[in-house]
Amino acid sequence: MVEGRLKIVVFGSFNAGKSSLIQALDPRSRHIEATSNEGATTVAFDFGRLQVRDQAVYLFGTPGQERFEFVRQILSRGMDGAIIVVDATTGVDAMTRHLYGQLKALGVPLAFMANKCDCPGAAPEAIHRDLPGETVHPISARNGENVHAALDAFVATLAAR
Ligand SMILES: Nc1nc2c(ncn2[C@@H]2O[C@H](COP(=O)(O)OP(=O)(O)OP(=O)(O)O)[C@@H](O)[C@H]2O)c(=O)[nH]1
Ligand SMILES: [Mg+2]
Repeated sequence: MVEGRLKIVVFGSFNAGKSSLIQALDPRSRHIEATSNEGATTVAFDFGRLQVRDQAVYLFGTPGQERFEFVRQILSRGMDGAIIVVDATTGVDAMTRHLYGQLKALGVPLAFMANKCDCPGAAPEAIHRDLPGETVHPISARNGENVHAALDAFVATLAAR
């Protein structure tokens, strides 16, 4: 970790709300399209920056589609913490479990965000039940509810390490 700076990488299944979360945390964030050197595949990631307590937090949003494993690997380098966004209307799926397993194996500090809690069918408590021992913050990236408080709580755990 560089003093005063944190790199946090946002993971999650396709459509979970990773880009929306970064947008909610940093309205000036960018969705970046990058073309691979083969010229064929266009891959995208999100970049946001904000101040949390006395830390400059750099947020990198990864693509959710399985085939972009290589992008996730590149964006993961040197991360201080990872957020896994889960769609609370659909719950913990195979991709979420795959990402969770990988990040656990790396030993990186980790928090879950149960997103889309503004939706009537959202069940953040089911996500919590499926992930024993893990921190799950209920949020809505759409209306911004709890997004800053959740990030703040996560950053506090990183700073305390
Ligand atoms: N109701 C509701 N919809 C949301 C919320 N967050 C995201 N969405 C919607 O869910 C869809 C996917 O959101 P994105 O932020 O693009 O999801 P993503 O995880 O970045 O998707 P990929 O990058 O394609 O994997 C969009 O239609 C969003 O408008 C939320 O908190 N509530
Ligand atoms: Mg996205």
